[in-house]
Amino acid sequence: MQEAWEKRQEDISSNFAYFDSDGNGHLDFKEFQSLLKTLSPEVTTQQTAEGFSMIDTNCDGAIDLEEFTVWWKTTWWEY
Ligand SMILES: [Ca+2]
Ligand SMILES: [Ca+2]
Repeated sequence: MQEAWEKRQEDISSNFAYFDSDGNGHLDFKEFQSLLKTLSPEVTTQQTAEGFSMIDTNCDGAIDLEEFTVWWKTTWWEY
């Protein structure tokens, strides 16, 4: 189980790095938008904005790996 968990963490980190296209360690709104569009092409700008503000729990206008991990686990855990 522990190994599966570590693998999961790695997947999350590599997804994060993949979508952090400018490599600054944060997902800004545009980067997050392209992530959501990849995961679910039907998503609207409004849904993206809502999702973004929901995930950005410290409201600094960017999603860091910690915020991303929490969101990923609650949203995409089964996938
Ligand atoms: Ca970035
Ligand atoms: Ca944040």
